Amino acid sequence: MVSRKNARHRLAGAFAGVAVLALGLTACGGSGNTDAGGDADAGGDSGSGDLITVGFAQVGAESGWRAANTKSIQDTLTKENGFDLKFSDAQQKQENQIQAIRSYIAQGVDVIAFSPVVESGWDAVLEEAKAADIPVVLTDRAVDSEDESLYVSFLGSDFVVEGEKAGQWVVDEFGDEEINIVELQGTTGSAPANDRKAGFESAIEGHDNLKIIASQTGNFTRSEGKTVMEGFLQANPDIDLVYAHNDDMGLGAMEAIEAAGKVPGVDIKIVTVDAVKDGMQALADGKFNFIVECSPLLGPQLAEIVKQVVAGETPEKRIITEETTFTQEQAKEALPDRQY
Ligand code: GZL
Repeated sequence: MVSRKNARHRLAGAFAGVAVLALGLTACGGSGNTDAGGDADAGGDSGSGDLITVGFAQVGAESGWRAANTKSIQDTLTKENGFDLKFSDAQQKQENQIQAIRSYIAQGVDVIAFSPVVESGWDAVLEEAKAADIPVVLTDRAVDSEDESLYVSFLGSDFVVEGEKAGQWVVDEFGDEEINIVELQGTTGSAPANDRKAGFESAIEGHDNLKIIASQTGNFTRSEGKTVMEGFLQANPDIDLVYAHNDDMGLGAMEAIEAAGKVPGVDIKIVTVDAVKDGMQALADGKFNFIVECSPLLGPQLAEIVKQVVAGETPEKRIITEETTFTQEQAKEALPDRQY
């Protein structure tokens, strides 16, 4: 989808370039708020000259994964690489993300990108971005909007597959053994929580010996994962395995298990998703048993999508990241080279 605004932006850049060459001006792409029509259009131009202005509305800073994801985006969308990045942290609140997106619309940025904290409730603000002729790229998490014209691309993981990989490991590891499982879900209503739960359940379906005896959200944070696990341990004396939707909640569960006088990874197995450094260290130390990787390093691919959009090209609608899994032995080998 090529936005008229971006076509004007490109043309304005060409005019500005010619003007500079003709007049021998030194600065090109300064803060001039130029537009091919000579006037600020409805969305306005963010006044960043030749830089591509991107408004990014991040979920928050809830986990090691999110920190690595933010770093990847901020390290890639730099002025040296041709971007003027405006970045906001929503503290895991949808209303804050919507407010940030509306601010980017008002500023007339060239492209909006965000990681929707939950799947629902985005149509209105995405309609506003569309009306302002500003393309939107979804990174990391998806929305449940029926109208796929509201965003250009989705870039991220297949969370159902991640859940299936975690469930399949449990099936393969325990065969017909009776296993009581407790589940630490991610943020309620988020795509990764919904899909990792569905994928795991589909993998263990038909294996009645594998029972999910309790399931509750830990909101993807270490502290909430620990608190929920403490409750699970008090209510269920015979837990065999924890399935945590991310490493951080798994690390919280690990602390609760140790505080209860049990050995994580031995008395109670721990299976998680992400593969951030702290999780991989717990896996290498034998306190976790299996991790499904979910890559946060989306910055370079986001930069490519944004440049395609501004150049009038149409990126793929759904771009899924390459990911693997880790056993304890594989974690020991991989740790030294991990980027995050
Ligand atoms: C997954 C991402 C999730 C991570 C969590 O792509 O949205 O959010 O698995 C993070 O660690 O909080």
